[in-house]
Formats: sequence, structure tokens, C-alpha cells
Amino acid sequence: MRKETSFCRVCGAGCGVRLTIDDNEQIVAISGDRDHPVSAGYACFKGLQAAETYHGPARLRHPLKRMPDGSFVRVPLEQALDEIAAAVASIREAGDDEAVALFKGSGSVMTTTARGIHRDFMRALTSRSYFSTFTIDQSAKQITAGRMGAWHAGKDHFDASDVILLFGTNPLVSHSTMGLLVSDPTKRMKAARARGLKLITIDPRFTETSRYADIALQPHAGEDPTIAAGLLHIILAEKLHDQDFCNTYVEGLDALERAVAPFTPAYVAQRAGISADDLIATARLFAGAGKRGAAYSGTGPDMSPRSNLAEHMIECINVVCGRFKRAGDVLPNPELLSKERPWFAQVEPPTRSWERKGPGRIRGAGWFFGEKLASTLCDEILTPGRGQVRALIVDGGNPASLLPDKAKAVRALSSLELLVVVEPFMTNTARLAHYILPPLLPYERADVPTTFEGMSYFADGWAQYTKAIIAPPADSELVDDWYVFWSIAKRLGLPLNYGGKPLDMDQPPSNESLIAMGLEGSMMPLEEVKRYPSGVAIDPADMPKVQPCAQEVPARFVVMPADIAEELAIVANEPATNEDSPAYRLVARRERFVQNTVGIDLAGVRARTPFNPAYLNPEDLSSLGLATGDKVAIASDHGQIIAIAEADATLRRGTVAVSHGWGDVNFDADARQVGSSTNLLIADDRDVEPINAMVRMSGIPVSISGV
Ligand SMILES: Nc1nc2c(c(=O)[nH]1)N[C@H]1C(S)=C(S)[C@@H](COP(=O)(O)OP(=O)(O)OC[C@H]3O[C@@H](n4cnc5c(=O)[nH]c(N)nc54)[C@H](O)[C@@H]3O)O[C@H]1N2
Ligand SMILES: Nc1nc2c(c(=O)[nH]1)N[C@H]1C(S)=C(S)[C@@H](COP(=O)(O)OP(=O)(O)OC[C@H]3O[C@@H](n4cnc5c(=O)[nH]c(N)nc54)[C@H](O)[C@@H]3O)O[C@H]1N2
Ligand code: SF4
Ligand SMILES: [Mo]
Repeated sequence: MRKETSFCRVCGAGCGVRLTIDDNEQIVAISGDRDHPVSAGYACFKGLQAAETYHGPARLRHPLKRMPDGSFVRVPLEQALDEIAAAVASIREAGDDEAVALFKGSGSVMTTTARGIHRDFMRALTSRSYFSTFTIDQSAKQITAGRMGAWHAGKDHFDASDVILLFGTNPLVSHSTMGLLVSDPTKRMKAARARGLKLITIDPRFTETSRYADIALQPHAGEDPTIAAGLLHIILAEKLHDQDFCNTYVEGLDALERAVAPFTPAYVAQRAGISADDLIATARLFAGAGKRGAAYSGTGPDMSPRSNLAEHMIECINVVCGRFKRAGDVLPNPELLSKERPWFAQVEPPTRSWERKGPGRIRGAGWFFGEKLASTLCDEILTPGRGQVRALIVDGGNPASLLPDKAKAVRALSSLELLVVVEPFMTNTARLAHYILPPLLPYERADVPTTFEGMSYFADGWAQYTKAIIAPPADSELVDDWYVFWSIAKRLGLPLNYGGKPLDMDQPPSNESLIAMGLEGSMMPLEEVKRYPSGVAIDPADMPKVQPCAQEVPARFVVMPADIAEELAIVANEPATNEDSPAYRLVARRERFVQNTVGIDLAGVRARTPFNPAYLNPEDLSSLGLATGDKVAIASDHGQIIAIAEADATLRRGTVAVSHGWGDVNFDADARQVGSSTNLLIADDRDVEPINAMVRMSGIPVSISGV
């Protein structure tokens, strides 16, 4: 029996953990590590499922190959890689490099060496067919930065905030609001409230986070552009904005003021189904001289219709109020494992990088931050012609369950000439694969926490290194994710870089050497990080101070570019009605016990949450003549699903909340056994946003009936 220290990698929070491991290399206990500088003993339900994840019957332990009759047989790793490389080579022989694609899922984001090799692998193949979950998540944020500009030093820090405004994010459950609340969010929120933080949540649901709010608006889903425009209307009319900041850093304030003029409190209240007084109170609580603290958003606005517009208008609130770190402010959360960089009190001007790329082959959709758009993947596979995706490698993702239009996703993935899935479980996607290569799981390999190239994901500056603390199961043949890519490149005779630096293609590198390569020049050197097994926080004396604007002529935020003005005008001309037909809007939400589809296969998880219910306000439920546990049919203009109803008084009426990722590839399977898939309700080729082709994954009009 021994004790080991590491950090959890089920989600990006990276909580410190202590594991007790017996002489058979079995995890017998896991708990939060009290010595961790950030999580300080906290760990959530998902992270505590490690024993079953690593040693339970659902885990795949050998590479598998699908036979013509659909069954899977074990195949030695090197043979699988030989066959995969040969299939890739034969597809490339037609001279179309784009035919080989990669889908990066969230299950490889927390693996430093996997994340580090994906783009280099695609460069080696000279294929731009790189897809990830980024473009079915919150890429509206990057579009906003690309159209409006971004503040180099970032928003006001949580700890220095007087007030925080949250649009459609529930960090107390999701542990994931960028730079705001990640690990141990409830304790942190309580501490902030105790020191006087004011909190506003805007969410059709009175969420776990709303319990700490001074104001919790519960609007109709999909009205964030209206609500944000309404708040701007009040802020500018009542002169609650920061005029000095705007004078220096904002271009188009007058145009913004004119554009939000139609969004009167009465109009917004009517549309969003909230009270005008509450909207005014929200603007007054958030804005005003001398206050610090920013507006944040999550998947709510970024998945609903007009997500890019919503995100732009939300960020405009921060801009007109100047809620950014200013020169001389301390920046408590630099990424210690990224290269040290200065932070400036200045605007990074808009780049509109996507406009230089030209349209792609599906529906004229373009490229976005070096990626093709996830909502076009199915048609990239199904549409013949040059560039058609014929081979796909999925690393740590479950696109069969998580792409919009699940029926089409299953059809597309099933039609591939080669589907390789690097995946520890028999997921819906794995079932469709020609080869499944199960990876080592986090505690079986060395790692460092996720960094996002200098962006501050965490609310704190901290770092940790973990060695592999547990041996892989006896009689298993597992693979490091990066090794799959190295091995294929080697067999194809293609030189491979890692983080831009060439790799030895004769001898495989070690995981450790790749980690060291990735961290060259990091703010905190790897050797120093290794001295602290429980992790290390930045010394307050080393926290960087934001430097004054270094631009000769300060760049400005462009708050009302032509495309935004045009879209906002369309919204302003829509009638102020909230009479929905069909009667309900389906919203996306996260569940406490699973991380997307991670955990769905575990008995310990199923005991807590056997399926994903359709949550409805109890009054809606009784007006439908239904009760908790009844089957309901939910129909959109694209499809219909059967779900199990559950009363939830936290939802506003007219809203049905269902989490994503559940359901089988057999669409007739019993919802009580397998849950229900909202992606059967979502089209991937209409109701899409400009630029990122983001689909409508929340705020979906649906009708509901008993079955
Ligand atoms: N436990 C758990 N944690 C997770 C995940 C998980 O599956 N489970 N998933 C991870 C992933 S991949 C991500 S991207 C993050 C997401 O992190 P968050 O964005 O914080 O996700 P949610 O907790 O679903 O919060 C979104 C909220 O938006 C609300 N909402 C829905 N539609 C609208 C709308 O139109 N407008 C407004 N204002 N609100 C709306 C929902 O009611 C919900 O409360 O969470 C991560 N963390
Ligand atoms: N309708 C609807 N669709 C959605 C969403 C929604 O809210 N509604 N949310 C969207 C969002 S925000 C996201 S991020 C995506 C998520 O989409 P995905 O990232 O595709 O989904 P996950 O279920 O997180 O998949 C992670 C996979 O990685 C595997 N895995 C776990 N650990 C490891 C590891 O160490 N190595 C490897 N190789 N694999 C590992 C897991 O078993 C799992 O199958 O879904 C999107 N789709
Ligand atoms: S919050 Fe995330 S990192 Fe922390 S224990 Fe839970 S799953 Fe693991
Ligand atoms: Mo996500």
C-alpha cells in the first residue's frame, strides 16, 4: 500500500489529489490533496470515480479492430499501427492531402503531449482537415476578439471585483468559466460574497450559482443579444459608463449608443420575459463609477441563436465600463508553464483573420483559427469531391454523440474508409471505428496542467508536475496518445515536429522528453516545478504588474462594426413578443456527475444519474398532465426524442433543460436505459451563425407532449 500525489485531469480544473494504491496497482482510495495550493483538498464527484474508471470492467485494455461482421477482435498495437498507416497511405495516394482528418475532443485537451502534437501531425500530412470541439463550444469569444479587439491584460480579476455579471454559465457546477471560477468554486464564491462581492446571474434557470446572486434574472433562452443591448441602453443613457476609458480606447461609442436605442427596458422586458425594473436594477448594480468586475458568459449565450452577436454585446458591457486590468494592477494568474510575457493595458486590435482564408467547400463555411468547423464535419465526410474526408482520427472525443445532428453524424462516421479512435471506453464513436486504440489514463503517465498558450484559464497562477503514479493494468497494451501520431508519421516517412521543433523519427521520444520540450523557456522552469509534488502557486512578489499601453497611438475597441450593426438592426426590428409557438425552448445545461459523455459508462455514475432527464417547471409539467418519471416526446423542426420528465422548480416556465451526450446509436433504445440525445433535435446545416458556422444548440423551439 502506498500514497501518491497527483492532479485530476477529468476536467481542466486540475484539482490536486492523493491516491492510495495497493500492491496490485489498484487505486483503493482517492481524495483531494489538502496541500495543493489552489484546490486545497477539494475534488468533485467526477474526479473521485478514478477507481472504477481505471480498474472497472468498462475500460478497454487492448487495441481492437472491427471485423466485417461488426465484432471487435484484439490486435497487437504495432500491427494496428501498421494497418492504419497503410490505409492512410493508400488514401493519400490519390493526391488529396485533405482527405485525412483529425478530430480533437475534450478528452485529449488535458493531455499536454497529445495537445502538443496534433497540429504538428496535421502539418506533416499537409492537411487542413483539423476539427475540434472548439467550434461547437464558445468560439464566439474568439470571434468577438477578432471583430472588436481584446484587452491585452484581460478582464478585472475575480478577487479584485466588486460585481460580477454572469450570462448563461454555471461555474459552481461546470468548474469552467474561463479565468473566473475553476477549482473549488463554491468555497471561492462564498469567500468572495463574504468580502462583499455582488453577483448577477442571467439564466433561464435559477442555477446553483444563482443561489449566491443579488439579482437572478430568468429570461427566455436566446434573448442575450436583446438583454445585453438593453443593459447598454440603460448604462449609456444613465451615463454609468467610463467615459475616460471610452475616450481613449473605444471607437464607435456614438454608433453603439444609436444602435442600442431601440432596446428600451420595456421592449427588452417584453421580449425576454423579465421585468423592466429588474433590468434597470441590473444595469445600476453592475455599472457605475469606481466599481471593478466584469461580465462573463458561458455556453448559454454561445449556443443559442445569434451567439456571436450575443457575445459581442456582452463584451461591449465590459468595454464601455472599462472593466479591464489597468496599468499597475497585479495580474495574479499568469500561466506559469507558458513563456513569460509582459501584460499591457492596451487593446489588441481586431484581426478578422477568418476573412483572409476564403470560403471552404461546405456551405461556403470558412476556416477559423486554423480549424475547419465542426458543424461541417459530417458533410465534409459525405460530400464527394476534392477535399472529401475519407479517413478520420479521433483523439479523446465522442463525435457520434456530441456533434449536432446525431443521425447524420452516425451516418457520416459509419461511411468513412478509415475511422481510428484513441479512446479508453466503448463509446458510441468507438463502436463505429475500424480501430480503437485505448490510451494510458492520466495517472499512468507524467503530465503538467493544461495551458492555453498564454491565456489565463485559471484564476490563479499555479503549476504542478506529476510523474506516472500507477502502472497500467497487467495484461494490457495501452498507448500514449502522442505515440499514435508519431508512429503513423514515421511509417509514412514524414518528418514530425513537436511544438515546431523536429522530433527524432527513428527512436520514439519519451513522454517526459516531450513535456520538457513543450516547457522550454516557461515562466517557471520544469525543474523548479518538480520540486513541489503538490503543486506550487506563484509567489505574490512574482505576480506581474500590468504595464502601461506601449502603443504610440493606442489601438481602440471597434464596438459597432458594420456586420454587428446590421445584425443588431435585424433584431431590433423583430416584434416584441414572447408568445412562443411551439410552446417551449430547449436549453443546454451541464450535469454534476458527468463531464460530457465521460463517466456515462461507470456504474458509480449510473447509480447517481441513470439517464439525463428532461427538466421542466412543475407547473408546466402539470399543465401537460405529466409527472416526474413520465415519458415525454420532445419535437423540434428537425427531429423528435423521447425523454424522462423531471420536475425542476428552478426553471422558468416554457423552458425544458436537457443535458447533452446521452443516448445510444440505436435511436429506438429506451430512454430509461440510455438517456436521450438532444443532438437528434439539432440540424447542422441551418440556423447556423456566420463565421464559425455555430449551430443552434440551446434556445431550440420545441413542442412537448406525453407519450
Ligand atoms: N459537471 C460538468 N462540468 C462540465 C461539463 C459537464 O458536462 N459536466 N462540461 C464542460 C464543458 S465541455 C464546458 S464547454 C463547460 C461549460 O460551462 P458552462 O457554460 O458554465 O455550462 P453550464 O453549466 O451548462 O451553464 C450554462 C448555463 O446556460 C444556461 N442557458 C442555456 N441557454 C441559455 C441562453 O440562451 N441564455 C442564457 N443566458 N443562459 C442560457 C443554462 O441554463 C445553464 O445554466 O463546462 C465544462 N464542465
Ligand atoms: N447538443 C449539444 N451538443 C454538444 C454540447 C451541448 O451542450 N449540447 N456541448 C458541446 C461541447 S461544449 C463540447 S466541449 C463537446 C464535447 O465533445 P467531446 O469532447 O467529443 O466529448 P467528451 O464526452 O468530452 O469526449 C471525451 C472522450 O475522451 C475520452 N477520454 C477520457 N480520458 C482520455 C484520455 O486520457 N485520452 C484519450 N485519448 N481519451 C480520453 C472519454 O472516454 C470520452 O469518450 O460537445 C459539444 N456538443
Ligand atoms: S473539478 Fe475537475 S479536476 Fe477537479 S476533481 Fe472534479 S473533475 Fe477533477
Ligand atoms: Mo465544451
